[in-house]
Amino acid sequence: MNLTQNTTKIYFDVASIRKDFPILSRTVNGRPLVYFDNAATTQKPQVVIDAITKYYTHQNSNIHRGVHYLSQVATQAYEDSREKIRAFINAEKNHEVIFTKGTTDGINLVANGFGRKFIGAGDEIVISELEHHSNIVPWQMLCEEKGAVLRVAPINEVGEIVMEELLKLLSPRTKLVAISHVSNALGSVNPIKEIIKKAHDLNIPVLIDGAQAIQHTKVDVQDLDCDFYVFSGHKLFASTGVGILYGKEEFLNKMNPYQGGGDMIKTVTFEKTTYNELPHKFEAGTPHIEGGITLGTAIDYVNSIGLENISAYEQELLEYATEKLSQLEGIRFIGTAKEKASVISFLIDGVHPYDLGVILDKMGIAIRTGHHCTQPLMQKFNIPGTARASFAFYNTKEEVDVFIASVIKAAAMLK
Ligand code: 7TS
Repeated sequence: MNLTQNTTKIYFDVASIRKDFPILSRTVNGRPLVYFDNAATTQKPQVVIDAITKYYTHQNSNIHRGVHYLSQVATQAYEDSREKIRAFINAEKNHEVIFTKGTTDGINLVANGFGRKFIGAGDEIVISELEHHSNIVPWQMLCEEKGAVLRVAPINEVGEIVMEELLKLLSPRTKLVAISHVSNALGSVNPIKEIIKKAHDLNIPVLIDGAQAIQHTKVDVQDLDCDFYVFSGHKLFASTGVGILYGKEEFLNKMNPYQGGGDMIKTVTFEKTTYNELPHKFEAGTPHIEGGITLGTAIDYVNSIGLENISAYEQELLEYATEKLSQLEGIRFIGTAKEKASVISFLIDGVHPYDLGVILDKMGIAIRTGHHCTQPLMQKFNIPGTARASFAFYNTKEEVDVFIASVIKAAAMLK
């Protein structure tokens, strides 16, 4: 077996893993692709691509409504996938797993279904300074509508939430805490279990934005005891346009539906509509059927490698890349929390991150530059943006070496 060279430990055969992702063998601008923009979206393994083709070749039909054979096949595959997702996050009940369009959609669902019903004038919602816009703006919109107040827990200079300050914000006025599990711009892993515990001591429900965690680490919603957990399929090696809202049954049952339409009703008359049971109450209209089914395929694939192996390997890549980058002249890391996922945000003295991104692209290297949909966080660090390299388990130390050599070349051109 051609096992990974250069690693002190062997977690899996990365060379054969890379063969599972056809896009990784293409070139960009005449160079082998180095894809370091995994925090934006991940690449798809052949099994997921095949499952998409299989769906449209053999299974395509609308779900939850047909007596005919294909509708039953598609419905079964969709519901089987829901069960895989339930097991993946260890939710207690299948109907606590709601299909959404993605993380943004899941947060908006909670802001509308929970927030508009249970949050009123003078109530408070607590978030943190490192949130993505999608965990800021829906709460601001709700606050504006209801006269509620958004309170923001600060982070320290390395990009960790300051717990004492967050705890000071919790009061009887707090009706929800909404915090990311992992920061997309800094990579910080937040102490969500502790935050959830402290909030629950005061009977405050907690939503966790897991967009940057679910692909890197084992998430157990019962162990975390979170009330809501949201994530996107496309960051977990599946399609865009599909995601998951996990919610505790007791909350989901109390909440209003977010959207009205087909599938979410029990009975409709012009006078009154009664709503369907969970999970359908929150799944109005024809969903992203193929996306939902193949999210299950992506989860099977991740399970076949093992999230513990993925985590350990990615941590090694992170350490390797951080160590190599730290040797560059004029480098400044933005986000050096003790607990980090495989995301590195950085600046180089005298080099605009955008220019660096453009030159790296010419060399076949994909990174993201800019504010990463975290403008308030960039304001906190007093910078317009960063260059961000984010790794997945199919990346290698050899790619990191190419990246570092290219950054050195680009910086020399730009200085
Ligand atoms: N929350 C976090 C922490 C994220 O990183 C993102 C996307 C979202 C929410 C929104 O997810 P969506 O799938 O609904 O769009 N983050 C990024 C990123 O870092 N670069 O591109 C998208």
